[in-house]
Amino acid sequence: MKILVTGGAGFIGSNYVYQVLHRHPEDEVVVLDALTYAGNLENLKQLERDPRFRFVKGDICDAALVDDLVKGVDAVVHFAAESHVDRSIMDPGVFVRTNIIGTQTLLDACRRNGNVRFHHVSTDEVFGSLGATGLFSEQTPYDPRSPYSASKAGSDHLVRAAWHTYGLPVTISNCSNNYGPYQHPEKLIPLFITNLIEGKTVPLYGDGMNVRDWIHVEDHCEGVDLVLRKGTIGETYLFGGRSERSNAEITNLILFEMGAGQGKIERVADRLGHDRRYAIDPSRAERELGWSPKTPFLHGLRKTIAWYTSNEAWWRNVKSGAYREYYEKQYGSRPTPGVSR
Ligand code: NAD
Ligand code: TDX
Repeated sequence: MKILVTGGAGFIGSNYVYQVLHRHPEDEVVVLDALTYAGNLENLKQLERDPRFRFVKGDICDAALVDDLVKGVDAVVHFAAESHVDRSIMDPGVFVRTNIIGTQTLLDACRRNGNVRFHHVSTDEVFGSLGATGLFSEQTPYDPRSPYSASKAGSDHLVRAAWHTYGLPVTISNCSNNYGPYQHPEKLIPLFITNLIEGKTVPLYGDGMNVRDWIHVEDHCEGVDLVLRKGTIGETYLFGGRSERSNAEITNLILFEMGAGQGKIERVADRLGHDRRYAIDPSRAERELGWSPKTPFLHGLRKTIAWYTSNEAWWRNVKSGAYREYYEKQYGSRPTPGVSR
């Protein structure tokens, strides 16, 4: 199969490209990525000389380019997005452009070129926030509450509309919080690991009791691969790690594993509109695709800490430059004086 992978230079996309070419050595992959602040060609370095791989730098909103690329492939797996909730709170416009208009541009190209198979990678955040109990399932009504999740919800609806209206062969997956190698250090786990390596504090939002359902990126990528090959057209599958943790618990685990004390925790102002709890019931994917999350959280976290420890050049490079400016804007004004970052 020849697959166009959008956003393949980002965190999950790059892990997916490696996994696909490993699981299906006969496949070919074309990555389309705009290389925004979150895209990094270093992530795909090991494929530089692989004849099955091609990289195209470009924007998913560029209809002519997208049309040209879609022409030559059997399927599109769509990861490209603006993906960080805090950035969406600061500047929602680019989320609307990339996540909504970009997705529609891809759908249009798939339709124009003989109904190319389309898989859309989405998030559990489209379902809103849970109370102390309950799980998201494929039947949960949409209730997005941040500009990021609202833009992802919009894209999910457009993908479903393309199926119902034009019969475009689509599938959607909504996944919980990923962690693992190549994740941008703006996100909780890599931010905290790299801050501790740098001797800095870790900024924990609010009371630290918000809960996320953590899944190792390789388990998510396996799920996406299975939906692409075995999923029922027009359907949605939810992936989660069956691993709910509060942010305080994650923080304490990271501190313990890295030999750091409680003094490294810095309580900072809460995220605006911070969703309290996400948790996934992945039983449909388990039943219908034979999928399951295989990485126990503590094992995955230790592997991730080891990866960031031995790939310092990778994240130091990412944390410098434009990222630093963003970091100052995001955390610089919080009422927590005296902390050097
Ligand atoms: P990421 O921010 O690490 O990567 C996004 C990639 O998309 C980057 O390489 C970036 O350069 C590229 N991109 C952005 N705008 C583009 C544009 N206009 N044209 C072409 N490329 C563009 O994100 P991620 O964490 O790897 O997430 C990938 C996908 O998975 C997203 O759709 C996200 O919503 C979804 N998702 C993420 C998680 C998570 O925990 N990270 C969980 C569930 C779903
Ligand atoms: O500095 C921080 N301190 C903190 O307490 C950061 C960056 C985060 N947090 C909290 C906020 C969340 O409750 O940690 C939790 C996880 O935050 P993020 O890593 O920013 O992830 P989240 O907002 O949950 O969204 C992620 O999972 C779903 C991805 O970024 C999304 O792309 C995905 O759809």
